[in-house]
Amino acid sequence: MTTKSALVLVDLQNDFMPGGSLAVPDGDAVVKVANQLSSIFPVVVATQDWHPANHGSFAASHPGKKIGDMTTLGGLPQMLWPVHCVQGTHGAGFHPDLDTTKITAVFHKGTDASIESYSGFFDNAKKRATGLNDFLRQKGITDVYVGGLATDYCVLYTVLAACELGYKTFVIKDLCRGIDADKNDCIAAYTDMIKAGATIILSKDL
Ligand code: VGL
Ligand code: ZN
Repeated sequence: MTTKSALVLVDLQNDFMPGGSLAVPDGDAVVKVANQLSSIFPVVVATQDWHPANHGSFAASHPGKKIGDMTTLGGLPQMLWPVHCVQGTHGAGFHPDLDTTKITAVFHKGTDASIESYSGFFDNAKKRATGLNDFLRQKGITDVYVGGLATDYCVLYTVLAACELGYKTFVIKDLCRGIDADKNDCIAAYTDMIKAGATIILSKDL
């Protein structure tokens, strides 16, 4: 079987960068790696967290609750976040140094206020697809290489979904940074990704 690879850049948005409202430590360090890799893949796509201002994952949408509290959203346990990646705002935009010229399609997630959507493929209840799977299938993609922000949320869920959808799935470790709200979250995320069938690599291996 012939393989065809796509690079999937997860949420390289200002709000996840140092200074952003949901900053991932050292998150901007991956932009350079993303730019280097973009030129060597035949297909490059990106996701953007793209929330309405009243999204149910925001603590501000739940009077009396604060950032880091848990609630339920769409029947699922939900961590409450600061307001981030509101559609059309600066925080939702790509990091200014990201080379977007090689990105052929951008997929938005988290657009429905009533459900969280960590995966770039579908929401947490798996009710609605973003279009990423259809796009990759249409391009004949068999192998996906994933990296971005944050390792322990959107990268994790995107990788698990890719494995479940039958892609040969690679995680590019130096293209990822995590939140580690609990100190071993990223280690646990890598363990879960490996268990699901993903292979962890470094950009220098490509
Ligand atoms: C993300 C928390 C909330 C992510 C998105 O991109 O990892 N994390 N929304
Ligand atoms: Zn979000």
